[in-house]
Amino acid sequence: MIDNDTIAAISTAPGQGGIGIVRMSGDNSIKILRDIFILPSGLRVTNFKDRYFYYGKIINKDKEIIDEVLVVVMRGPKSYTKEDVVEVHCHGGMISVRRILELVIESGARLSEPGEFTKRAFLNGRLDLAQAEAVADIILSKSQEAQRASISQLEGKLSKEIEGIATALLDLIAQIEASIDYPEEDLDYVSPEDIEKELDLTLERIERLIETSSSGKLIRQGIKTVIVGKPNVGKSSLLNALVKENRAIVTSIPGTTRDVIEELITIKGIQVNITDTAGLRTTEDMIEQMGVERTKKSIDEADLIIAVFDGSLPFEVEDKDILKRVEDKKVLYVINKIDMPRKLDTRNIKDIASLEDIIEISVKSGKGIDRVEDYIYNMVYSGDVSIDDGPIITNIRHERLLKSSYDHLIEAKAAIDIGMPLDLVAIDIRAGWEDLGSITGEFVTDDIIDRIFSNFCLGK
Ligand SMILES: Nc1nc2c(ncn2[C@@H]2O[C@H](COP(=O)(O)OP(=O)(O)OP(=O)(O)O)[C@@H](O)[C@H]2O)c(=O)[nH]1
Ligand SMILES: [Mg+2]
Repeated sequence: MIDNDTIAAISTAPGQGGIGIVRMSGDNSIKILRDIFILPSGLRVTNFKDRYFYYGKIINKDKEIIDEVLVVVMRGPKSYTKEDVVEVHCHGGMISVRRILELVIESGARLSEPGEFTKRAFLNGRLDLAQAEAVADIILSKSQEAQRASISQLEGKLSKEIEGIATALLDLIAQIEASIDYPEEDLDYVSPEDIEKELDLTLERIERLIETSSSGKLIRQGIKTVIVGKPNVGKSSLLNALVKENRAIVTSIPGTTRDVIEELITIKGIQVNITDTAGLRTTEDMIEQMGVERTKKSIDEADLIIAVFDGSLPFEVEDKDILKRVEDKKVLYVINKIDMPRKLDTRNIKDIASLEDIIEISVKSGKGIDRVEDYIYNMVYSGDVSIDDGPIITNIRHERLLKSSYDHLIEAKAAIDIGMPLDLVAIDIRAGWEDLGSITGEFVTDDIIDRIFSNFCLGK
């Protein structure tokens, strides 16, 4: 059921700022504005043009001026929620917005729940569910690429692809049902082979989307990158070079870094959580030992390991230990200090790593740092995924539903293979189709909708 009472919230972030916005949506929003707003010209609120700014004063029942403001009226259905929406743009800071919010609530509006404006936009058919989720993601995005992926989702790129796949499945279901109902009419007859062929095409499309989810995860959450290596190879120096400031202490004394140091950077619009660690070696020093333990934990959690080796020293047993410790991770092998005479036998690394995963650098001269950045960036858009290509799955809910849909269609194929009757095959296909509909919001229960919107911020 859609509540169409009038909701209100402060839509700007709390704290000091140039302007603050109080927003209302619902049948009474224009009437409420009429009660609290006066214009120098005496123009009536009910005569306001849509989407025009009007200057005036907000007053309370005692005619006290609360603030000087600009207001805009957007009558439904041409508004964000498809209902009558009013925005009051007042002075920023905590007090004006709060007093105006209190006033509109006294005048009959209700404080909105988190995400309730967008929920109404969804329930009133202005956005589908995937698009509504994109709105929250845009607000939460921490890097340019994450925001870009969400904008594309809001534009409906993902929804369009999902709907395309769903339509193909629905056509198939219709054909199967026609064959069951009118088996004697060859015209509509669809053979099990035809069904399998169609399912294969659909499975391929779903699979392609699922494959983008690993890029999606990296885009959304950032790449957890951990720099490891034996002491003194230049790990902290590399961190400082990537962060572009002297964040970590660098000295020529091995064992300088004792604790894990974490920094957030963006490389070409991609968020990277970069961690410098204590050099890995066996040590008697208790503090260093604890650092080494933390390094091990960071390795476990990393999306990418940058294993640093000192090109000016022979390959040592500690280097070997490091190779061993990171062997089941995604690793970039960095050979540092190439400004000095080479002593490292790089065969030890080349034997286990492919060439594109080895980069030679000198933090001292700055050589090769850009290649390290390129490598991290390319990790996100690896394989078939390119930035301007199709939609990217950034949402775990979508990923789960796609996988579930995929599994149902595989079951449908298995059912055909063992000669099950077509009406049973159609049940599996229908389940796969419904999963797709849950992404765009055609088949979702109220509690799922509530859960999704409760994660939004207030006023959106
Ligand atoms: N010649 C040369 N020296 C470098 C280079 N990179 C780092 N160094 C020096 O190597 C020494 C160790 O650098 P750090 O960055 O502290 O090394 P680390 O791996 O963090 O060492 P720990 O924290 O002790 O594990 C410092 O004296 C740096 O100035 C380089 O590219 N060339
Ligand atoms: Mg260090």
